[in-house]
Amino acid sequence: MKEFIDLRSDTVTKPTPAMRQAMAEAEVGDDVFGEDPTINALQEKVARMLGKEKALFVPSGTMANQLAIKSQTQPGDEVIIEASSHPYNFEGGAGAALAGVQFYCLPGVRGIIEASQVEEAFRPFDHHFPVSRLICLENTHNRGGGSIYPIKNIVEISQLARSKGLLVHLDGARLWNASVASGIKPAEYARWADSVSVCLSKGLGAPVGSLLAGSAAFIERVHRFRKMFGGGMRQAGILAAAGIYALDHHLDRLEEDHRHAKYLAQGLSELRGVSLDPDQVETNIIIMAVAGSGLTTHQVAGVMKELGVLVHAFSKNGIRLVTHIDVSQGDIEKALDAFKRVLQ
Ligand code: TLP
Repeated sequence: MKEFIDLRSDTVTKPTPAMRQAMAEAEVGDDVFGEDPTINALQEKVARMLGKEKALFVPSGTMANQLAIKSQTQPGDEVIIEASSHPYNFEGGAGAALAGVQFYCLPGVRGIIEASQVEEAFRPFDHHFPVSRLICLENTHNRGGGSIYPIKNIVEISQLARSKGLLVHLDGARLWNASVASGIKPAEYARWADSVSVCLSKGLGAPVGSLLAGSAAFIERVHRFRKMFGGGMRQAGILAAAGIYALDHHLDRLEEDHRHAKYLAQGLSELRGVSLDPDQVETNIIIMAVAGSGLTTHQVAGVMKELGVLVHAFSKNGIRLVTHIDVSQGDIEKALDAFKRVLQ
């Protein structure tokens, strides 16, 4: 099989031999009975890292986000969210289907919103209105190009939320990237949110799994809905072991992915027809436009594939590139050379 340099997502990583070894050796039990020691250890570890009372292991980031929405709203409530966010756009309409909520979408700058926007979106009590209940933030922001949420915005939004009786959910699928890049601890980000989801199967390189963290009472509620959503797993300590391994060995190295993304962005920004500001590449995601090249994003992705590099043409205007543990500096050089051939 042809070996591609795969920059479509940081979800494409394969478990390393050492991670597989840790999985093979994991002690397991039936987690629906709460008897899987490796899952329990992972949950305790992540709760500690996020400064929350409890965390619950779930199969995916989508399930973690949707459990957070389901557990903190009633049908008919309104969730204030940024317009290009993951829970609103890329989770199959689950907020409407599973929690019966509607979304109030705010335009962000690279996915980031301001407290003043939330204040305007908040609905005072009136029986005509839906009840504003929950605010969702995303850090880093995927469609924002891996942008890091400024802690100032998070604090101001959280304080506003508390003053209005709103809850805050943080989609932290890539909170690890935000933390490594900014030097702000995951718990400091999490402190301003009632619930936080984090993923193990993105930059950290584990094959499966996410966690949702919050107060003990919140996790109790989430546990019931996890069962309802079909997310109760059995001897999944095999998966949790990969997560523990990833947190112990793959966290600090995210800095390398960020360096690779910056280097690639710098090179790409010098190519004719590319619109991209390398200064805006803060973590492992690059979003660029190629309209100036005279080629469509799909044409660029097609020729890049022929040259052995996979990229994600997600719209007429945007191509996304994501660096990760399975992409080396040499791969980045090769990808850049391929782009030069396509776009120069
Ligand atoms: N994002 C994936 C897929 O949606 C395409 C990707 O390749 O970036 N929150 C954020 C911010 C995410 O980026 C993702 C996944 C999720 C939640 C959902 O996680 P999963 O895929 O585990 O359900």
